[in-house]
Amino acid sequence: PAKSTVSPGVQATPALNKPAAGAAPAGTQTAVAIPDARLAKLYQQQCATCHGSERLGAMGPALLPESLERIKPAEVLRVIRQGRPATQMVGYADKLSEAEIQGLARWVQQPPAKPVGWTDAEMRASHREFVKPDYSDKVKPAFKVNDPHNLFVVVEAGDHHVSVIDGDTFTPITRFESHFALHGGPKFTPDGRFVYFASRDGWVSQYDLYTLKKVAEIRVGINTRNVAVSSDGKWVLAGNTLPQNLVLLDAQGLKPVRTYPVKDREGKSSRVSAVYDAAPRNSFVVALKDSPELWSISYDPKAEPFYAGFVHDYKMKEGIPTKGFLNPRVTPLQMVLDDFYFDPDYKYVMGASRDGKAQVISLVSRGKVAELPLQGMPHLGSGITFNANGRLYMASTNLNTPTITVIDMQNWKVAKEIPIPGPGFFLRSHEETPYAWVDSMMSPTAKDTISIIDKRTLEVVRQLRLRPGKTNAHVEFTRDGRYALVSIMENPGELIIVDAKTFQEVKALPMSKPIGKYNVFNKVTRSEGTSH
Ligand code: DHE
Repeated sequence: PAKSTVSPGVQATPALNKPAAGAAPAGTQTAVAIPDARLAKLYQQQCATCHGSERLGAMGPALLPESLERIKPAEVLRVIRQGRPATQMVGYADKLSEAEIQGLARWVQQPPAKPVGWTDAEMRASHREFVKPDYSDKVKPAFKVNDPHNLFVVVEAGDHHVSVIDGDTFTPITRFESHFALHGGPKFTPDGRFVYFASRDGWVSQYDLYTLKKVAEIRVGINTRNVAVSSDGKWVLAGNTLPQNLVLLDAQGLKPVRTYPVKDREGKSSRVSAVYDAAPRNSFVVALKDSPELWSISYDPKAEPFYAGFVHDYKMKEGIPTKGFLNPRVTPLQMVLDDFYFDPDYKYVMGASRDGKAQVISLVSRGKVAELPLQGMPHLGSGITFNANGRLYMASTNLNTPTITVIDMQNWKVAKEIPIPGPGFFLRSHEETPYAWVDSMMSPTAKDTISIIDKRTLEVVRQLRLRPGKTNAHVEFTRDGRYALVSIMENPGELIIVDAKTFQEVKALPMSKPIGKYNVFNKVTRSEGTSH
């Protein structure tokens, strides 16, 4: 049912030019298609003030195919008709005709006439610093909290808000509006005080968890993959897919420091698969989505210089060593890495491509060390590592197979494929629990089931359906591993606190589609059971 009812240039049945009757569900009315020139004008009159004259976004989100690709066409129509609750987006059902609504929905989902770009000047102009915090370690939380490291940051995708929860008492501390469609895990400074968010449409924000104030924001691109924060707390690196570049920001206030065009050794431009901080290596690691290359960018001011042939050609002549500090060093690969994860020491990258190939790459010798015999579409990016029975394992969900793949990291062989009731997305554990928790949210029939795996036997020992029929997904543990927080990813949804030993529900907090939650301590200590 998720198809727009009017395709370009197609004449449909009457209903035209009289105000639409309230919120008609998509597909129940068709209308005569309006010519593009009129739609362009209508867009400028009705939408441009909030969404930008070039559809790049302003107070409202960008309205481009790349920004809307994850929203069903029927939902686009619904939002234009009814608006979006708790936002500035009002409904147009009584202001525009059904034909105009359907035309605008089509208009915003098609590519703009002239290609969009995002220049450094536009990026700099978008930069806002709201406060100048005292960055010294004298500053303590301005609210009563037992353990500022046991806070949870919860991203609520339903109405684009973030909640901060006390992980000792499970009481909300604050809730604030975020940019539209945050994606990926928020990233923290090593002291756990500042948190950074990236939105799919390119906004990076810095928030102070001690003063509960938004510090700064900047739009680094039109479409952003994710951000990483350096383990010295000085840098934020954003990876973009539009434009195809990396943007380095000063972590204190988000001023842009450097833009790296993402071009491979042949000069071909590529999207970024993801950027991560490899803390023990004092470097960021970046994989390219369209070229078989892995980049390391050291943020160690004393990093060794290196030579052409191994590096990207930034301001560097062939044969002359370039500075190791903040310059990308390229490792050529045999395959593109779409999705990847690290061992706890960041010596190895385990990566998979969309066509199902998977390999282990050494960040030390800078080459492939093993093939990984994986099937389907392993989601290595939400993998975990754990020690059990004296061995180190890595486990990952699979987006189209109802199994958890466990890899023995001593020999890079598959130790076990653990069956679960449907394909899962997020896997979580903690050093202090013998169990790993996984959802099956990719399955329409098993999306309400959390499977609990015993890390010692690699068997599912229990299944929880906290809210039957609803999406039960994305787990994160408290600092001590005593409680697991599970999302009911609906709007309205809930955050459910479960005793990790008895599996009994302890408390539920109402939330608006809590897509992910992040414990400050587990993140800054890079707990083996959580994402990095
Ligand atoms: Fe994500 C993390 C990529 C779809 C929710 N997702 C990530 C990360 C990457 C990624 C690279 C790690 C970033 C980080 O934390 O720094 N996600 C992708 C995809 O390629 C994919 C499959 C398709 C896409 O559209 O991009 C995808 N992701 C989704 C969703 O459909 C989810 C469920 C809902 C949404 O809001 O888009 C979703 N992704 C998440 C979440 C995290 C995430 C909640 C952080 C997980 C964590 O615990 O750290």
